[in-house]
Amino acid sequence: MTLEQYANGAIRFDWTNDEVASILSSPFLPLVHTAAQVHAKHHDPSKVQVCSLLSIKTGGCSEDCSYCSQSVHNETDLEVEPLLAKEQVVEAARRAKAGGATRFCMGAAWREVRDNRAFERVLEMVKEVSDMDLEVCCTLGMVTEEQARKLKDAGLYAYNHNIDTSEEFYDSICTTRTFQDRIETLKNIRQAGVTICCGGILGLGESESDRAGMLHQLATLNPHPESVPINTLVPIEGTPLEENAPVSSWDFIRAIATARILMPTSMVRLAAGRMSLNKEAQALAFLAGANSIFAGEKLLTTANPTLDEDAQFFEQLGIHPQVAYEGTQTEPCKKQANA
Ligand code: SAM
Ligand code: DTB
Ligand code: SF4
Repeated sequence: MTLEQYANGAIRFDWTNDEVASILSSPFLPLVHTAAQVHAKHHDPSKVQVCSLLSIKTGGCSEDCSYCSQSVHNETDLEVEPLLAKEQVVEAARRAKAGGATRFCMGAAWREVRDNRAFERVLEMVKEVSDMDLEVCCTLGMVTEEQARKLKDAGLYAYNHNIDTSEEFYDSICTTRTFQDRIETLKNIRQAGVTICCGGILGLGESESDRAGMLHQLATLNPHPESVPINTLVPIEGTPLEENAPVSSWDFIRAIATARILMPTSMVRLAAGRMSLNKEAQALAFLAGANSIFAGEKLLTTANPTLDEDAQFFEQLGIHPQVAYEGTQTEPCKKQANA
């Protein structure tokens, strides 16, 4: 079996674990080359989606995710901040849009959404931001189908909920929920007709086979997640993973290329960890099929390249920011309603 057989960019949901492991471990340049071919079949390689991220409720989370600055189980020096006012969020979205972002993602350090005033406020935020013609995404922890429907009715385009790692390794990184809980939420989001943003993290101490397992899980979801963020661990002082060995750029690019081959039409996002990747490695990641980034100097609680730095970088590479909804598989509910 050679990589060539995958270059046609066929969309499949029946990938085997062995196939995924073999793609992930194939020689570097043929892997990047195949991924680039798949990428060009389904996307314009000169376009990259620019997403902006805002933490709307920071810290104090009851989950024990071992990588996270926001868990009450970790002794980090993060300042806890209650849910922002709607006006603060709308203002941040306005700035993100002016800076060239077409997707705006709001993150809350919640275990799950509860049916309370805070959720009502988030629904109002979603409504206002979607009226600004930005793709709105939320990441608020676990949701029921009914809550996902309310978000959809408010104009939500995407919901981010990562599986983070393989099913086998999951309970080594989080014990306060199960891998199956994540899958349940993903089903609820899908049922409500909201697009799915789901990916994972490299550098948690997982094995090569866990990385393949995670990518296999994502690629056998039917339909594939419309958006797949690949994060590398941003080590946070005070977390159990603070001393983890950094992920090599080679491994990161391999994961990107494999995600691109397995999920040809999805947006593959270079998510957390860009601060520790040099520009050459990021350029290779774009070549290997990444077509989305988080832009702006902050992710949720950690640093990210600035808008100016990325604008210069885009120019250097000859790539351009994509306009909202372009290249995504599903037309947003709002656009359909207006059609
Ligand atoms: N509380 C919600 C949840 O867990 O789904 C939403 C916010 S959570 C911070 C979103 C995602 O960010 C996590 O699933 C994880 O993949 C990623 N993440 C969090 N901390 C990270 C870190 N230190 N390095 C890399 N990725 C991280
Ligand atoms: C995702 O996969 N990565 C983003 C977004 N989805 C919500 C979050 C990255 C967080 C990195 C650590 C921090 O800034 O706290
Ligand atoms: Fe809470 Fe999400 Fe951080 Fe886990 S990753 S501790 S659920 S904010």
